[in-house]
Formats: sequence, C-alpha cells, structure tokens
Amino acid sequence: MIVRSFDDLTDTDRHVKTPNWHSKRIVLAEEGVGFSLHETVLDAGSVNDFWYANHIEAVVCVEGAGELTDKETGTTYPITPGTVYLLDEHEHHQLRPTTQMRMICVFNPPVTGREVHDENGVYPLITEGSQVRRTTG
Ligand code: 9YT
Repeated sequence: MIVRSFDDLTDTDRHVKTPNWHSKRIVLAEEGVGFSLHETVLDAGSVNDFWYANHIEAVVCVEGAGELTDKETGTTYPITPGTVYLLDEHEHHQLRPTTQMRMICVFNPPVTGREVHDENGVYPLITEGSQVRRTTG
C-alpha cells in the first residue's frame, strides 16, 4: 500500500509547472499499476489546448469552473465540480477556466513524469526504460 498526499509533492520533481497550469503526479508509471493520477490546477482566464495522442485521459473537476471545447466537433461544455470528461477518442480539446480550476486526472497508459507537451500539445509515448517515440500531429 502506498499512502501519500498531494501536499507532499509541492516543488518536487513530481510537481510540473507551466505558465498556465501546474500539476502534481501522485501515481506514475514507476508505481507499476497501469495508470497515472494527477492533480492539475489551471489559472483563471487561461486558454489551454491539449491533445493526448497516445493516452486516454479521464478528468474530474473538483474546484472552479470553465468551458471545455471538443475541437473535433466544435461542441462546448460547461465544466463545474462533479463534472467528468473522458477523452476516449484522443480528442483535440481546449480548456478555458473562468476561475481557477482544480482537476483530478487519470492517464492510461501511465505518464512516466518525463513527458513534456511538444509543439502540438502532445505527450510522447514513453514507457519505463524506453526511448521517446513521438507521434506527429
Ligand atoms: C487538465 C488536464 O488535462 N491535465 C492533464 C495533466 C497535466 N497536463 C499534467 O500532469 O501534465
């Protein structure tokens, strides 16, 4: 059993910071359980284009509010606490927080913690012990 707190990850190598959002990865590939689990806090007023070409992601909004646009269909959804979105088709999407948002995110396959968003907003597929394999957009 592993017991840990998001608070314990502040400013560690599991705390990834970008201009628009920061994220604490509490479960990663190295835990060997088949998924990763993150807490992402996004700034009010930010515009975030994401595309996880190599991963399925489920996101639970636990604080704040914003809008999510499915860029494949053009549909926009309000996101408030208790709303979940599941990117089951690797959709390009844009998340626009109107207030600061706190999200709990699950990735399959798990993120290793070494990924950075590339120029397409994509995480490369990295598995423990592997070379980076890029997917072009
Ligand atoms: C909201 C969202 O898509 N978060 C994804 C996780 C975050 N970008 C991270 O941990 O890198």
